[in-house]
Amino acid sequence: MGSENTVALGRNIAVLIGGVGGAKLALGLMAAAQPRQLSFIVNTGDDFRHLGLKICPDLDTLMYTLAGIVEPSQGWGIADDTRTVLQSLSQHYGIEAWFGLGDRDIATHLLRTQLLREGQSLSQVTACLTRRLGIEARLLPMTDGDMPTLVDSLEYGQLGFQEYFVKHRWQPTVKSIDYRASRDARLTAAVTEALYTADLVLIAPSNPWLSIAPILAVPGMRAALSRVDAPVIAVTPIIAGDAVKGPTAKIMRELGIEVSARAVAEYYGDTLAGFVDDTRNPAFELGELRLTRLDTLMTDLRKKTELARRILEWSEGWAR
Ligand code: FO1
Repeated sequence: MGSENTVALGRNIAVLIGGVGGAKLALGLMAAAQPRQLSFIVNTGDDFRHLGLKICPDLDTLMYTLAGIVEPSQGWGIADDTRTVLQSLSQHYGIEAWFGLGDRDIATHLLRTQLLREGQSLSQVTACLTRRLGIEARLLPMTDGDMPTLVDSLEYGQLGFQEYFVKHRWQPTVKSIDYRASRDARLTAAVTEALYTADLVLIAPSNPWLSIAPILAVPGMRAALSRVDAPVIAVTPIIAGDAVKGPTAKIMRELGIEVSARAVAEYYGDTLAGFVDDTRNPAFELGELRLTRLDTLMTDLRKKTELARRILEWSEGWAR
């Protein structure tokens, strides 16, 4: 890799991240920074048990993306995967599995479920899977405990995350979202260490309410963020008054929140030292918040890398 691609020599970067949108910036950061200095703190509120398997969609989306094996048309699952297992469930047993599990993807869930059953923590299992996939960055589950995100909908009452997101294609009207911290849900030592050794903390352009809020809700996370020396910078998930993909804008409307980058910056509150807005959004000011406006629409690898590089340049040398 040429030196021009390596802006952040030696800077430790921690990234709070979920879903498909966040994974795009993560890929850009892998090219713009040193992968060994990247720690991704990943949402696990989407996790669920299905057909006896422990499934961690946001960990898998990021893992597959950074390993270069994600299905590009979806942003999740493995490229060119098949669904013969689901077909067999349907044809032989009449089980209509609504969650689209690919055959190759099932290998990940089988191995993860097995290693967890042998007593490994989710963090240890994730380190094993990412190492075997040749990923040099660290993928850290936000917690090793269970902390499912539950959606209270007008039409169906309380829904598990994947029931809301996949089974009902995020069409139900959201009344509220609960981040159900179980007794064992707390920050891991690895997450705490990643935050305290960070020279920069980024909040990826993931869905604030579905993917970032669960991370902020982990007992101890907000306190840790308020104590870190590093500047915390969020990237807008709203471009030209809408989400690029997924229910972010729809949820904001349903929660009675203005669909704007400013509303996202307000949501993250004084945790933020900086906010990367998009050139397509109307300019705004918010207290002491440092703002920049970049092209955040990441349609290919060059744009993902360019955005990551510009964010690192902009934040170079900030004191907290
Ligand atoms: N998203 C869908 O919209 N439909 C699916 O059938 C689906 C299956 C699936 C299987 C494994 C996996 O890791 C993710 C999967 N996703 C699917 C995406 C997932 O629901 C979302 O990406 C996250 O939970 C929210 O970002």
